[in-house]
Amino acid sequence: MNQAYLSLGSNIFPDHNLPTAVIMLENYGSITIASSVWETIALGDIEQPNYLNAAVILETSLTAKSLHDNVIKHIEKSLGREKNSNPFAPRTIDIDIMLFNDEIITLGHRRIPDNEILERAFVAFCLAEISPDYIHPDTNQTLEEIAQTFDHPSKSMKLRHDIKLIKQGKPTNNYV
Ligand code: PH2
Ligand code: MG
Ligand code: MG
Repeated sequence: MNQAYLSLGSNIFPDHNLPTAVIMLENYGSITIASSVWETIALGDIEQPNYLNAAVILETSLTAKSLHDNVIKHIEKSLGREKNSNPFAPRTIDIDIMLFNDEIITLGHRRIPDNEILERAFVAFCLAEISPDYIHPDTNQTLEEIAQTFDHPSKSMKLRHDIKLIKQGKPTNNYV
C-alpha cells in the first residue's frame, strides 16, 4: 500500500467541492486522516474569493502516476474544473500530490515532494497536522519543523471548525 499525501484547494463553491472531492477520493483507496479545513487568502492573483485548503492521506495501491493521470484529473473534471492558462485562476477543486511514501518522483513538470510544502504556509500547516513526524526526503526536517518556519498562526489563514472532512472515520459532506 502507498501513502499519498494530497493537498486540496477550492475557491468556487468550496464548502461543497472540498468535502465532495474527499468523498470521491475514497473510491480509490482509504482516506486514513484529514487535516482541519483552513480558509486562506488567495495567493498570486488578488481580487479572488478566499480558498478553503486542507490535506489528506490516501492509502492506495495506485502508483503516483496513475493517481495523478487518472484519478485526480477525473475528479477535478467531474467537479467542473476548467482548463485555464492562468495558474492562479479561481478553481472548483485542485488536488496536488505533495508527498508519496518517502519517494522522490518526477510527474510531468511537477516533482514529488512538491516545492509548495516549503513555500506555502497552508500546505505546510495542513501536512504537519496529519503527519507531524514525517521526514521531508529533501530537507530532512519533519513537517512540524517546516510548519514552524512560517508565521504561527499565519495572518493569511483561519480555521473553519464548521466544515469537517471526516466524521466517524468516513469522509462526509454536509451538503449531500
Ligand atoms: N492555489 C493556487 C493559487 N493560489 N491560494 C490559496 N490560498 N490556496 C490555494 O490552494 C491556491 C492559491 C494554485 O495552485
Ligand atoms: Mg495547486
Ligand atoms: Mg493542481
